[in-house]
Amino acid sequence: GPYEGSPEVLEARDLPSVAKYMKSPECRKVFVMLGAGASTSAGIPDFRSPEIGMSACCLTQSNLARFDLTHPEAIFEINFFRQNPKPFYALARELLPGRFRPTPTHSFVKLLHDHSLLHTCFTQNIDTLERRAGVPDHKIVEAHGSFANQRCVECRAEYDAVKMRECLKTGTIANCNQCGGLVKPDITFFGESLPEPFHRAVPFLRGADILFVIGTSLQVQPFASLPSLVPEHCPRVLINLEDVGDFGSRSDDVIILDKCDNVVRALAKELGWEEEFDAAWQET
Ligand code: CNA
Repeated sequence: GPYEGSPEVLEARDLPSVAKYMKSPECRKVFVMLGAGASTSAGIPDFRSPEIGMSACCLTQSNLARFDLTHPEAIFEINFFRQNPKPFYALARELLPGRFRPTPTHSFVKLLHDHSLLHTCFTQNIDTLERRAGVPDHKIVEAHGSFANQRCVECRAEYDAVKMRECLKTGTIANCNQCGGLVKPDITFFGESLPEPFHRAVPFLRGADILFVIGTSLQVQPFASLPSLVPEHCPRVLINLEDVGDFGSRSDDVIILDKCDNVVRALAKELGWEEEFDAAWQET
């Protein structure tokens, strides 16, 4: 059951103890897992918060109601895309760089890197806000793909990035130069396998000294299984609005149910990074 016995690695299951451990020589490899909750304060709705879910986003922000979507997840279904690529193109246009600013949570990940603590940031998000907060590319694993590349959904031929951007901006559907099939950015749709960099990065979790899980409902596999892969006594810190996954089942699990921006700010303060933290976010 949750929280039986004393923690093994942390002094207590709270932020000051997490900070103390992070400053110790034992803590060298920090892993982060992000979900849509890390970006909600940027104005990008998540899927599950009822009043502002992706369906509401579609109605208000990209006016997707006119596309006759029965459920919002259809945007990420390949068969639906083949019939009607317009809703996904409209969503992709919303997420083009420049419209949204990274959140303090993204800046906290950058600070982890600045302090040579960050090993890998796994993200389910496709908004690229980690990158824009200054986290270097090689430390980010975009588990559900990105807008960096695009290809034909039929023959898999790659498509030109500049042309793709033009198409997204103007709302024109891109067709493959080879076979005429529909072109889709390399965002992982339901039923598609995850990108190769994800599979390459997963084994490193076995060497984790601490794991932060931030703003995700942990409903989507295989991402949802990652917290089980860190060593038994590796502290696992959940920062989310709701309790998710199996947090509380291990000795050094810490559960903090609050807005992630507030929690990472409090943690930055405990770490003595308060000024840097504010400066990092101001720079974004
Ligand atoms: P989700 O299922 O919508 O869950 C979000 C979680 O974050 C929930 O448990 C919320 O309680 C929590 N949450 C929301 N706001 C905050 C906050 N301010 N502080 C702390 N916690 C918060 O999202 P997941 O990422 O778990 O779902 C996986 C899907 C959603 C992925 O495939 C994403 O690609 C997809 N998605 C991505 C984006 C984006 O790129 N920003 C937006 C919406 C959906």
